[in-house]
Amino acid sequence: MTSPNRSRSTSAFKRAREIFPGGVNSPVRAFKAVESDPFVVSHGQGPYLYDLDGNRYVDYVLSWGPLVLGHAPEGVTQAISKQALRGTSFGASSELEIALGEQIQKCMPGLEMLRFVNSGTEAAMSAVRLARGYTNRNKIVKFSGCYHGHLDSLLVKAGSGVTTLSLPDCAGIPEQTTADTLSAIFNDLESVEACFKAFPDQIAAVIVEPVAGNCGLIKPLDNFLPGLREITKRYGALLIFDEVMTGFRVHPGGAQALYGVSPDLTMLGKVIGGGLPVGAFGGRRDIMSMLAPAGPVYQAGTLSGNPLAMAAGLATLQEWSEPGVFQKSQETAEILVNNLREISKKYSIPLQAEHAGTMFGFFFQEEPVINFESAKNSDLKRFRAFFHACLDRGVYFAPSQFEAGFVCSKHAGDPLDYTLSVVENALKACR
Ligand code: HOZ
Repeated sequence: MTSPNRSRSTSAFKRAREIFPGGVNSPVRAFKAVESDPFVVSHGQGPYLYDLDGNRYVDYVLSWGPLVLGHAPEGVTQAISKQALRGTSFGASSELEIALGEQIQKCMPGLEMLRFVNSGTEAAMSAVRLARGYTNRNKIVKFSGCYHGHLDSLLVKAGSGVTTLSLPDCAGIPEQTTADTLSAIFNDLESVEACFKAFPDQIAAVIVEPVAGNCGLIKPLDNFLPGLREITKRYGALLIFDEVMTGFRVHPGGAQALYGVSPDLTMLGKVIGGGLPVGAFGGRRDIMSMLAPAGPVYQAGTLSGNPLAMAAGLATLQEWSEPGVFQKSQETAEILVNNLREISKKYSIPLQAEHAGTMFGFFFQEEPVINFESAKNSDLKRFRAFFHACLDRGVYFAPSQFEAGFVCSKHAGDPLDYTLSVVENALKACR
């Protein structure tokens, strides 16, 4: 099969290389792990992305998660347009931010108080500062392969682009900045216990993606999240769930509802901005009350609670909460994963595929993947072949074995049927 014409993308990307490092404004977009240049987007509609040459792709990246209703959903674009006519930034309180805060709280009652920021990175940075301020301790435990944005102190054994680019460490971060970061192994409570045994009174918090989504998709084993809850309580440390990806996606109430484990603090992003830049962090009232101006932990932002982003987030969450919308999308993810398993079996290709609500992932390997260490055993060459075989046929999966996939409410029906036929041909082609 010959690749579709992407000549306009190619020449646009050549221009991009001249002005942006690596041609992009965020590394994971550069297609490095699949050894090609990316297509350049013209526009998106529903479950589809279109490139500059008019090629159409069924999109399972969905801007890396936020677009639960697909591209340019009517209700969301109307809400943005309506708000744009009434002002795009106030730097002051607005009723929209209160409404979105209340909507989030309705879905995640554990967020007794919250604060909006502009990205997941900011949410992580602020949650870590708050945890340190509240506990008066400095050390943070994170998990290898988990990614919490690009703040200095958490870029240790980080997933996502750091893994994709095989960067052992990130240049430009002084050693002392990560000296208080301890790294444990996902789904391995002993490794967490070991951190606490070494520093019993010094750990402020354990931060975790409750379903790891930045080294592919890896689900927690049954005892893992309850175990983290128990250990952190025992040692007087906080438990922070990074639900930037999982929030509203693995369950309408996030991973904390799906697994029935309540963290002390939660980070959110992606979905709550409906495709506009938003993050948030929140949790127990006594902890959140430490935040300025109520308390001594400073945190601020001119564009925090931006009215356009609040309008987009609110419209998104309202539609996503309508009866059946989440369930239908989850079913789509389940059908996709079941087919990936069956078709790979048919062609004797070792493949592990899983979904958690509307997130999914697959690894080309024989053994179940339970952490970053086991994810690294995947057949990356086969992944590349499969990725391109799908892309050339008009289906866009994340361009790295170490990223998750996302389903939206518009994938059911034709887009899914088309995807399944492409997956069959692509797997057949990379036997
Ligand atoms: N955190 C997102 C998925 N790993 C990607 C955002 C980015 O790095 O561009």
